Amino acid sequence: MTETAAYALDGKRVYVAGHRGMVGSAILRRLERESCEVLVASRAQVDLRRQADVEAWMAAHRPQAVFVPAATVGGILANDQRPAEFLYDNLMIEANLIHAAWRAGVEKLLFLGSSCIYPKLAPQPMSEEALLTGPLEPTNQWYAVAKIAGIKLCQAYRRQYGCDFISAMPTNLYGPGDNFDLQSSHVLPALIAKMHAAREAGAASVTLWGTGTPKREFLHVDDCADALVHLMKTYSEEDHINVGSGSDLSIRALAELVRDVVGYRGEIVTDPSKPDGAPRKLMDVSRLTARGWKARIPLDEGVREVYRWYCDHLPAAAGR
Ligand code: GFB
Repeated sequence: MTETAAYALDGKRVYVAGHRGMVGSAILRRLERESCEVLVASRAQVDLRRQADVEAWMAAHRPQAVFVPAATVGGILANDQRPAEFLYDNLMIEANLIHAAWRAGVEKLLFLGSSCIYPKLAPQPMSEEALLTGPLEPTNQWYAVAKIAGIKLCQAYRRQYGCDFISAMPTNLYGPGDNFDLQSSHVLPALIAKMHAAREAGAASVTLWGTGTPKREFLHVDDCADALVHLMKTYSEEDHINVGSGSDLSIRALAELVRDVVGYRGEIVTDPSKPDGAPRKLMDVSRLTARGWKARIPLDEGVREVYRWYCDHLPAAAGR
């Protein structure tokens, strides 16, 4: 793919904050193909919610480039039930990292947000201009407000201090190393775990939360990591930029796809007492495609790969 490398990673010390998460791990895999030195810090070394920890680590290790996938994340129910954690943790993590990066003279920083920054009823597909044009989806407003603050921090440090700090907003991600815990996970890993358990138990049906009618866009985390490295090298603007696959499907259609992959033959039923969340969240990815990047991993292929990963990592994956 075409790439005008405005910022070369060759020979650079590159810190990935949150390297044990699904996105951080994918960035580490992707950086193996770059000639850079990768820096990571364990949670025991640095609690990213504590300013003193982050500033001391950053001053001692002096990275030149920083990826910020670190975040407290979860699916619709976790967001709804743990608002304090989703707001406090994420505000602290991003403020500490961005401020410490400025103080340590970091050359380039890429902050990761989420498609939930956009209004609940944003026109579809959602372009970058839709930010702050309407009320947020209530279930994940806490996470969204923290992520919007992260975008604004990058813009503020860019304006006041001339820092080359950028923000990328990925759509719903999935991949190996995801969280499969049914209470806190996102829908795609939840459906893999539910369909697998139902097949093993010979259960007659699997229950979807909500009505099954909301539509979501999914991007494989390895595609996301590739896009992030591309942006780190080529993107240097104040505006955040969307990262997605450009197509979506209903939750029911996703459930049917996962059912086929898992080989489950039972029924799919819905539980409308559980929240649907936003009716649709499809990213407008025209800015990203105009910059020479597009997703490569088709959803059915990605789901097959993740299901293989899940089977290989049972029961550890189920108990995360
Ligand atoms: O992936 P998900 O939890 O998050 O849910 P969001 C997507 C849709 O799948 C919702 C439905 O309509 C859920 O009701 N769903 C059906 C299920 N069955 C299940 C299930 O078993 N588990 C789960 N989790 N969902 C999140 C935000 O929103 O998206 C985060 O809460 C973040 O903050 C993330 O932005 C990307 O797409 O609704």
